[in-house]
Amino acid sequence: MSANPTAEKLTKKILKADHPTWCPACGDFAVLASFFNVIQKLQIPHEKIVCVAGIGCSSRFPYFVNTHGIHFIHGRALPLATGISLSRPDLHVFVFGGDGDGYSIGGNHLTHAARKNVNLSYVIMDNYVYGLTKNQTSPTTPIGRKSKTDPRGAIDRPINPMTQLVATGATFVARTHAAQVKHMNEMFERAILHPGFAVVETLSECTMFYPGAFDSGNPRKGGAFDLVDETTQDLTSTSEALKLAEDTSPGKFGVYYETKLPTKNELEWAWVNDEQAKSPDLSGKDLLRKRFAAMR
Ligand SMILES: Cc1ncc(C[n+]2csc(CCOP(=O)(O)OP(=O)(O)O)c2C)c(N)n1
Ligand code: SF4
Ligand SMILES: [Mg+2]
Repeated sequence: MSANPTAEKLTKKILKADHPTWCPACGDFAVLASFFNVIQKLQIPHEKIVCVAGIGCSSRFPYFVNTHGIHFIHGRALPLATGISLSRPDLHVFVFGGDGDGYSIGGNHLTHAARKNVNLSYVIMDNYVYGLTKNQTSPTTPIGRKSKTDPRGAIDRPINPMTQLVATGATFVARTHAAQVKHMNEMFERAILHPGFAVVETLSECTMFYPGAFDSGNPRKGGAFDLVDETTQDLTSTSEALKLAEDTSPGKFGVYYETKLPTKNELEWAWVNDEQAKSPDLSGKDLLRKRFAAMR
């Protein structure tokens, strides 16, 4: 990622698209504002930004951002984003979505995009509920919480998002809260600057169906916003990250895990370029056909 000194300065006015259709005070508004802040600060060339999403309230994100964007199939944002990132490594690919989209129907894709270290930034707006479809139990809904699908209260044990994310092999894993804008800006900035698969679990309140869900992590609502202590935490240790992840109520906020590994983008392009150098007369398509023929 590099700023383009000849391009027009990227401002919030340029980045804004449609008026967001979220309910009043939905946490996703703050996530959008934070995204604008960070993009303005980093001045990523406008034409290089791609926003990809699945389906959900949070997944409406690309409509509200004036960049390249795709509103795709529920749970399938990551495979599409993977293809974009690998074929166009010059682009900065962002993925936005909810807990249902990312941890439920898209959970398998999360594991594989993460372990491959595909270069992209993924923001999961976790509201502990299916918002768009009006209040069903999600994979992060706490036991006992009533919803349309669990009128007597949720009976399935929720996943622990942080344990799940660290276990995928993602090379950058952070946790933030949409009511803590400064912290959210910092986490998004670090995720964007991270080379590889960067994911930020972002607690984002569904004011319509699950108000107060994250008050315990909000000092303005009587909760505690405790940060990961980076002076004592070894961010490159998965076992330390998993230990941190054991406590999520309200748990710690900050970077849980960060390491540098070759991205799939780098590894794959090195291979492609090497093959191309060996057969300069063949186009990329010809090389692909040759490979397919050898696989028969
Ligand atoms: C294949 C498929 N299954 C189910 C749905 C219905 N559906 C749309 S959004 C959604 C869940 C949304 O929850 P989440 O991803 O947490 O996003 P939120 O609305 O809470 O931001 C579901 C089940 C769908 N659109 N496509
Ligand atoms: S239903 Fe919930 S998540 Fe969806 S826009 Fe409204 S407040 Fe936000
Ligand atoms: Mg949700």
